[in-house]
Parts: sequence; structure tokens; C-alpha cells
Amino acid sequence: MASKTKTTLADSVKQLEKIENQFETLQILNEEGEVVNEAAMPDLSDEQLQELMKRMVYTRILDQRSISLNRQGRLGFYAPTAGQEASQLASQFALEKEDFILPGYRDVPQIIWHGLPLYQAFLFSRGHFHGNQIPEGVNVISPQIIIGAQYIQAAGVALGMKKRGAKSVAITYTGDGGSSQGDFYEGINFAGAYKAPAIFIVQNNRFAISTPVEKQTSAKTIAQKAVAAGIPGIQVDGMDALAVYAAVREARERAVNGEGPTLIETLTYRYGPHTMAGDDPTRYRTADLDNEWEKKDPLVRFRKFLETKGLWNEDMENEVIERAKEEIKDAIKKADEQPKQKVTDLISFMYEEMPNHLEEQYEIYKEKESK
Ligand SMILES: Cc1ncc(C[n+]2csc(CCOP(=O)(O)OP(=O)(O)O)c2C)c(N)n1
Ligand SMILES: [Mg+2]
Repeated sequence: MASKTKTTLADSVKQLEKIENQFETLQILNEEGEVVNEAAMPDLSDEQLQELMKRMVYTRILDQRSISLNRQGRLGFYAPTAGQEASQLASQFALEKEDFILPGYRDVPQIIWHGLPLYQAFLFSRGHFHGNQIPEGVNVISPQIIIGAQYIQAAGVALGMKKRGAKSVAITYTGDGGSSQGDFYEGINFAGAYKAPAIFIVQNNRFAISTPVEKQTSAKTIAQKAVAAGIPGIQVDGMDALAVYAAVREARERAVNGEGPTLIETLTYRYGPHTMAGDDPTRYRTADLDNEWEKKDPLVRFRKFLETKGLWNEDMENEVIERAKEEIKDAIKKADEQPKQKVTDLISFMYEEMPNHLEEQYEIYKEKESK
């Protein structure tokens, strides 16, 4: 009997190895911007390719400006995004307007490109309630700070879409750290069980603040965690906009065709600190690792690809940079012009119907504010 038990477990170990080794990384553009996987090439027009590049350039500038504005005390909470543009923007680019985004704190670019006015994103950073008043028709919620919670919400939104017969998807994002949360497993499992049209993205930027991904899990990939939920999982090169786009587009097709959710792990890197609250990446990352990832830069490789096709040049790049700077300046001005937030505003906008205990507090603050 003893030897039989040993054999059974040995088979399971082999099976695990086999499964793990089947998770390859989808890449379409290599670091030189050359197409290495023609078969997976997504169907995008020249204009769409240019638009995606414009958004990545714009967002890199937005990141630089947001960091400066934060240092000047003109923004509040900010989680830098440079390095993650392909992972963030190509995934949003694969969506339709009716799709719903449930972002984490680093995913502000996706919701801006999905329609949230920039000045409201700045107000969100400042903790101003108007930053959370999402305009009608813009299918996003405010960035979630509680890691993993958005996975549960996405499963629910997706199930709601399915029940209404909508041909749309809910997409959500977390990080390598977030993939260790219970909510992550509950979300993918629930959506799988109900074949809800959800797309679960894990942006694996190798660190959860200072904790390296190696300490996060003994699984070889995060994508393979889909197997236990009975849903497909794929690992993609998250510095390759085309690979990210192709994977999300296909996941969207499956979802709207009633085939259920997909888990997508994007291998990426954040160049900056975790947030602007004061962590020092040199304490937990080596310069060698930073250099290795900067060589994979999503903008550099996509730019090379477009230049070879005659679809991009310096003038186009400069035009986007200038436009970004102008629009950011206007948006921060508009954010500054918003009336200062009052405690009564905070109370009134928290719930659709004000609970009794808050009514009392509301009256107290109304009185104070009138003086
Ligand atoms: C439930 C929960 N636990 C802890 C935190 C504190 N916290 C904020 S960000 C973070 C690291 C998350 O890392 P990762 O999921 O890899 O995302 P990244 O910041 O790298 O994009 C932690 C632990 C939190 N916000 N929520
Ligand atoms: Mg991370």
C-alpha cells in the first residue's frame, strides 16, 4: 500500500510540472519591434495602431506630470504607471464602450481612455467626491484601493450583464500581490461557475510594494491559477501592446459568446516607486533588474514597429506630447476651480439613500458650515 501511495503522488508531481510547463508567454513583437508571431497578429488598421501609440505616449507624459504635480502638493494619492502602458492601454483598447472597467489604484489610465474626464481623475487623487461621480455612459467605477475586492465586483457585474443578455464584458485588474488575496480566487471561481463574461487581468510587475513575486506563490505562473477555477488562463508579454491586445480581444470574444471568463497574466514592470507616498525602490530592486526591464520598454518597441511600417515619426510624437501637456494643464486648472469639498457633500454623496445615523451628522455639519 505504501508504495502505491508514493506512485500516485509522484504522478501528481509530474502532472503539475506538465501543466506548469505548458504556460508559455504570448509575444508578437520582440524587443526590437519585429513581428515574431505573425499567426497571432491582431486585426488592427493603420489608424488604430497609430491611435494606440498616441495613447501610450500621452499616458507616459501624464505619468511624468502626475509625479511632478504630486511633488508640488497639487495631487494626492498617485501610483506611477510608466512601464505598464502596453499592459494597461492595449487591454483597454481591446474593449468596446459598453464594456465595464473595475480598476485597481494603478489603473487610472484605462478609465481615462474609457471616458472619465482627466480633471475628475485628478479630483479622485485629491480625495474630492466629484472624482467619484462617474458621468452617465462612462462604464467604469473608481479605482479600488482594497486589493482583490474588484475581482469580486467584476464577477458580479459580469453576471449582471449575462442576466440582462448584454453583449458586453466586465474587465478588472489586480497585481501579482493581489493574486494572493482570497478575493482573487473567489472572483475567478464564481465567474467560472456561472460562465460570467469577465476578463481578469493580473499585471505582474514583479513586486507588491517591496515583496518580490517569488515570495508570492510557488506556482510557476499566475496564469495557471485559472486551471483550478476551470477557466482558460494565458500569460502574455505585458510590454508588448500587440500581444496584450490580441489576448484581451480574444477573451472578449469568448465572453460575449457565452463561453465564460478568462484570466490573463501580463508580465510587466513599473519603473517608478509603488506610490508617491515614499517607498524607495532602490531598497528592494537592483539597478540591473531595472535596466533589464527598461530594455523591454513598450513604447520603444511599438515605436520601432510603427516606424518600420512608415506609420510613426518624430513630428507625430511631438504633437502628442504637446497636446498631452496642454490638456493636462487645462485639466488641473479645471480641478482647481471645483468648489472645495464640504463634509456635508461627503455625507450626501456616500449613499443613494442617507442612513439615519448620517442624517444626524449631516445636520451637525450643515450648521457648522453655515457659520
Ligand atoms: C486587502 C489589502 N491588503 C493590503 C493592502 C496594502 N497594499 C496596498 S498596495 C499593496 C501591494 C499590491 O501589489 P500588487 O498587487 O502586485 O500591485 P501593484 O501595486 O504592484 O500594481 C499592498 C499590500 C491593501 N490596499 N489592501
Ligand atoms: Mg505588483
